[in-house]
Formats: sequence, C-alpha cells, structure tokens
Amino acid sequence: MAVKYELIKTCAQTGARLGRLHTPHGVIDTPTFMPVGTQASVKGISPEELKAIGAEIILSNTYHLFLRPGHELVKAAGGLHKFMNWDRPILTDSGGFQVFSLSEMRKITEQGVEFRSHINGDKLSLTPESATQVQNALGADIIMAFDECPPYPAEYEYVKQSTERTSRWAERCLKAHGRPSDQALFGIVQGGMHKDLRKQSALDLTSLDFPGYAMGGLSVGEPKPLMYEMLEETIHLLPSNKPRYLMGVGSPDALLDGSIRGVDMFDCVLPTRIARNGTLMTSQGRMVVRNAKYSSDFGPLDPECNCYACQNYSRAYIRHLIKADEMFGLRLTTIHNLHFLVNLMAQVREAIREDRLGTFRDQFFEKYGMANN
Ligand code: PRF
Ligand code: ZN
Repeated sequence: MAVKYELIKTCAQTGARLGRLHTPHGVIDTPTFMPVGTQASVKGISPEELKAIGAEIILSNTYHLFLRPGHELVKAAGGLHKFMNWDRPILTDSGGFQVFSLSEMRKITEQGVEFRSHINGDKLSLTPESATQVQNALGADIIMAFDECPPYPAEYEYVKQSTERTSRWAERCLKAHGRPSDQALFGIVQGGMHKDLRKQSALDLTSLDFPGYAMGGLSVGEPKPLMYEMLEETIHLLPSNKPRYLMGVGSPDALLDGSIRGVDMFDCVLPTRIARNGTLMTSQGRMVVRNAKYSSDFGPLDPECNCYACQNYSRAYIRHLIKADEMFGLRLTTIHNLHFLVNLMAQVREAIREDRLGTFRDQFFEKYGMANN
C-alpha cells in the first residue's frame, strides 16, 4: 500500500478528523490544504519558498503535463519530483476535470475522451488506461481515477449515465495501474446534485477498494448549502480508515465547513489566482492591496501573519510593485495567501486536537466575514 491513513482523533465538538497520511515522500498532517502547481510549478514560487510556507503536499495536473512537456519527458527527467525539485508528496489530478473545462471539441465515449489541445489544436485522447499510465510515468505519490465531472445544472438522466460510466472507468483505472506499491490511486465519487446517484457512486467505488476517496463534481457553481448536502450524503459511506479529499474546494469558509464534515484534503487555485490580481486573504477578510487607500500604508498585509511577505514588506511597497508591474509584488501576495491557508489548516488541526473546532469556526467567521470568502 503506497499510502497509509492514521486517524489520530475526532473533534468531540464537530466530528472533524485529525490524522496523518503517510506517503513515499513523507507524512502529511490532515486536514490539509494542497497548493496547486498545474504546470509542475506553483506559479511564481520556488519549492524552497513552499517549504518555508509550510506546504506539505502540492497538486499537479495530468492534462497539462501530458500536453506539455509530455509525460515521457518528465519520466526521462526521473519523474515529477526530480523534474521540479520538490521532494515532498505530490498528487496529480487525472485530467478528467481539466479536459472538460479547457480543451476544445471534446467527445465522450465509453472508451474515453477525444479532444483538441487548447495549446496547439492537436487531436488527442485520454482514457482511463492512458490517464493512469501518464500518471504512472509522472510518478506522484497520489494519483486520481479518470472521471467525468458533469456540469451544473445537468439533467438527471445524463448525470446517471455519466456517473455509471465513471464507476466503470474507475475499475479500468485500477486494472491499468502499474505502480500500486508506490503510488496510491484514489477513486472519485460523482453523482452531480442527486442524492441517489451520489450514494450509488460511493457504493460502486468503495466496493473497488481504493486506498483513498475523493468527492468530485462539487463546487461547480451550485449554492454552498447544496454542496454541503451532497457532501454529507456521501461522506459517511466512505471508509473511516482511508483519506477523503474534496476536489477543487479551498475558500477559507469551505476549508472549515468541509473539515467539520470529515474532509481530510482540499485543493484550490483560489489563493494563488486571486493573489495574482492583488487580492489578499487576511485575518480580517479579503483585502485588495491595489486600492489607493493603501498607497502610504506602511503596515504589513496582515498584522496577524508571520509569513515572509508580512515580516518584511509593507502594503504600500507591495501595492507599488503591483502597480509598476513588478513580478516580485505578485510573488509576495502569493506567498502570503498560501501561508494564510496553510496556517489556517494548522489552526484547524490544533482546534480538533482540543475539541473546539466549532468554536474556532464561529470566531473565524465573525472576524473574516461570512460574505467574504
Ligand atoms: N474531478 C476531477 N478533478 C476535479 C474535480 C472533479 O470532479 C473538481 C470538481 N470540483 C475539481 N477538480 N478529476
Ligand atoms: Zn502574510
């Protein structure tokens, strides 16, 4: 078994899980937030900086690396860890989501997905077998089954067909998996916004005995309460001795409310994406440092933060850098936002340890603001 999940305790106040995930490249404390490094790089940030931030695992994308530079090249470099000089755990998403959101002219069949590259228009395909083989070549510690994430909203009949196909694809991924001893293949529960389909998907996938499970198809434009309803419907069907990953979710409020519902792993482009347009997550809520009101503010981005950016630079300086199109400004905002979420998860774990995650959540929301996420 490539990964081993160790449940340390559950929070008496909320039921959230404190755990440790053991992988070939080290241990991850859970619940955890995974910064996204789509193209084998967390945009603008070096692996050394990621370590200083406290990131324990990063996510990369099969779809992007398959298109460019190609998995054979990454394999020839000695695998993704070596290629990008990151020696901690990596998770690769299967491409089953990116192919639907990025590629053009895609066609889904029982076999897989045919599409045109968003880079050069080449006609390509991904199947459960090839997506798994590509991930075997990349060499991440955790790899994901090739799934279809149906759009929201979608017709019941379509979601039913899609979800059943995703279960059949999951079985094909398991069969094609060439490195089960050092790469853990996680199954992905789908089912759209339909409770019966979610349940069936969870049953199908758990019968296949994956070393971990993800909840996919959520945070695709549905209202948050509906997302939590679907999450609650599914999560108790998953084995408690294996990790649970909520895909593509990472706003501060969702990290708290997801942890409370038993999620162990999260990923999201939100902190890095908004950082690149000058928006910060701070202990007081969101802040747009480009705004004129910060032009002579010599205080740190967040007075409660001890990240590299807040320890050394002022709002006025960072605002100036961004206005002047200096890359360093966006590196600093990225460092801060990632630190904010990584540190938030450390606080979540501490609160679980002390059976007070519910109280912590309410205090956080009070300060950060509900509408601000
Ligand atoms: N499937 C995969 N990756 C994903 C998703 C999914 O459903 C989502 C949905 N939020 C994000 N990333 N494979
Ligand atoms: Zn900071």
